[in-house]
Amino acid sequence: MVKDIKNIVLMVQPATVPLGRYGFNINFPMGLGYIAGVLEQANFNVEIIDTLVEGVDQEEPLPDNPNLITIGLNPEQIHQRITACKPDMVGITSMFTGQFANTQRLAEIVKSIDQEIVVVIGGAHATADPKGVLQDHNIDYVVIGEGENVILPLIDAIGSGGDFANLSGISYRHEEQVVVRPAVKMVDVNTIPLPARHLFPMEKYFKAGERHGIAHQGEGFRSASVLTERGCPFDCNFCSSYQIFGKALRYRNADDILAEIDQLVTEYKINDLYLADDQFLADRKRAIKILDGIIDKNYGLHLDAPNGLSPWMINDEVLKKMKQAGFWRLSLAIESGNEWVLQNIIKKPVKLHLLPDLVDKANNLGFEINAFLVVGNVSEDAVETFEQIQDSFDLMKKLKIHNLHVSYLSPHKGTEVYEIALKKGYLAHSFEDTFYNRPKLETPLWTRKQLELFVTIQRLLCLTNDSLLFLPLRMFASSWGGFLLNVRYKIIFGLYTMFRSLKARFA
Ligand code: B12
Ligand code: SF4
Repeated sequence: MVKDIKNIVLMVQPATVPLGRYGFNINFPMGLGYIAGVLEQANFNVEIIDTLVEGVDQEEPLPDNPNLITIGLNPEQIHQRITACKPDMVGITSMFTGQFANTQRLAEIVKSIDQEIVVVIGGAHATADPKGVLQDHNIDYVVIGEGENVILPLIDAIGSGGDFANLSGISYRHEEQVVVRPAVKMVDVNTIPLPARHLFPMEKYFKAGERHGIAHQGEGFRSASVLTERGCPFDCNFCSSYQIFGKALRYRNADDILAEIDQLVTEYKINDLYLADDQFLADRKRAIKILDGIIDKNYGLHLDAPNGLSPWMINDEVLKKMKQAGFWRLSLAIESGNEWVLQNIIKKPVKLHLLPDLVDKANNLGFEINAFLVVGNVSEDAVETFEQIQDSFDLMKKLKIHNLHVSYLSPHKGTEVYEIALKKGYLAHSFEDTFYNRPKLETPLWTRKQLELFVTIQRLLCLTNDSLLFLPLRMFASSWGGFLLNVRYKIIFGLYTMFRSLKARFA
């Protein structure tokens, strides 16, 4: 394909979510914002069509499943919007595997308008499965990993007749074969332009009044995000972040971040800011410089790091500065309450013995505390047992946390756990769906149903305290579990849970 590209449309797809909009969240799409910044700097005409935020009040039930709805502009509206822009190229961000069907529908609409429009897909899902994405012939190219270094050379190559020999970070079809050229050079985070927020319908994001980790807050809630670093050196078996950002930590300069925050406050009048980072605290000195800068400005911002902070990186000084700067919530990525699981299955260096002190101090400072758990994990030679999962819930009961977020292990393509689950035949047929509130694996130790039941009971028990008032509920939960689980667990699990609950009561 040879094509001179001038007009580029960048798009966000509609979202399919359960009726009642469970798990639905509207956010400024930062990845697309960065791509828009690079394209604008290179003098392309860039238009944004975020079909989700533009059609946030519209929803259609899925024809074959009325329990699911698709939120966003409808196909006719999307058709009209794209046609009006007359694009030479359309770039779509495809972050979520569970939403890929919606990406495909956008690509289909683009090609129905004009087969010659180049369709490029990027994002976490596209990066994890470029071959799968390019099975769809409405999609021409996949950008693998960070797109800032790739998009301009790709446009050049398309303009000059498609010589991709020197390009990396892309995937394309060549004589009906899919060629995958992984990225070789990571982006220099201190030289790329800021996300081109001015091209996006920012007021619509603010009007939606939501953000990552926060459901609808109503008008007046003006939230934005910043990304202060990229990359993470750790090896958590379920994490796909390295596929985009690699393992080497790349920090943005504190002064640039403070300038970006200042712009968000002065130009966009935000009152809430969240860090989209994976490892904000990895360089503590830099983190403290950023926090000090925010404290000095006295913006009165609400701050949050909803992806979760690595608990072992938080010390007393950081905690106090975070509070002073405006962090009202502390989200701790604990993942498991069992040391063996952390070390041998997840491979995350959480130090469990440090948590009670950290949580106490955070409570004393007045933080609302979120804890994240991942349950139902597997490794090459182990499956997480119910006893180990119970350790996690027991820890949660001991720590004085406010909100517990439990995710069933989700085996995203390209992660270590995906490869293991695939090899061992553990993947349930619906493992790619979007919802972390459903188990995705079937193992020799437990089925999805058994795991779900066990976890439901544990959550219920977590909601109760050890007062006698709740004993009937705890007993009911225990025997209910014992009754419904298979024979192997019936007796052991029922007695075990009862024993623990009585022990806790009389300890
Ligand atoms: C913020 C966030 C959200 C937000 C907002 C999304 C948004 N509109 O921006 C919300 C809260 C909505 C969200 C929800 C979920 N999320 Co989320 N989320 C993230 C998070 C933490 C940051 C995304 C981000 O801004 N990154 C920073 C930007 C700069 O990176 P980027 O988007 O990848 O973009 C770069 C490249 O990918 C590429 N690129 C991206 N798009 C494009 C497009 C083109 C044309 C080009 C050329 C390049 C390109 O270039 C960009 C710049 O370098 C990521 C993890 C992560 N570290 O990225 C998870 C992540 C994307 N989320 C994930 C998941 C699983 C979910 C949920 C399913 C969780 C759940 N069950 O609730 C839901 C799905 C919701 C739904 N509607 O279906 C997974 C996706 C894995 C997968 N394969 O599906 C990720 C990767 C985290 C993880 N490993 O688990 N999420
Ligand atoms: S610490 Fe976080 S970002 Fe790093 S590998 Fe683990 S889950 Fe991924």
